[in-house]
Amino acid sequence: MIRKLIGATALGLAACTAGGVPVSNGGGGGVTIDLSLSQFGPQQTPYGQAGAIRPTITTVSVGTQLHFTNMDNFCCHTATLIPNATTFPSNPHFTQGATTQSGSTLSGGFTSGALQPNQSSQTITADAPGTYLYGCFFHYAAPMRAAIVVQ
Ligand SMILES: [Cu+2]
Repeated sequence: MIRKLIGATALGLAACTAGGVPVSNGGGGGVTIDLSLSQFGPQQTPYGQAGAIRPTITTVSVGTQLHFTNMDNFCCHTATLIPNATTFPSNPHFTQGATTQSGSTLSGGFTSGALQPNQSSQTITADAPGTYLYGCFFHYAAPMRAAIVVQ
């Protein structure tokens, strides 16, 4: 766990440019995470190959509110938690239920449901420290996957 947090922090810092701050509470409006296969290519992370989601690793403080937006002009994407994962599994065992919105906290599990172009998910609260891996029901193998680290 400690090793992973350090890895994520180092990567966050490396990705940071002039004056960037890796830990964010998103201010009043919360943090938006963009889902786009057409814009964001694959990227190596401490958790394995990720991609199609920006930020690839979103580092936030407890209490931050998050949501996901489909930035592609096609349907559909989901942001769906992979429960208890410390690295991206080859098969996340998503079920059809991932395409119906549910959950409002990271620790309780969540899925955005199938998001249409420009559609945003429900608000999800980063309620407990930890590393949360998630991916898209439709394009997980693309890869369309990312991580949220709550500090
Ligand atoms: Cu997708």
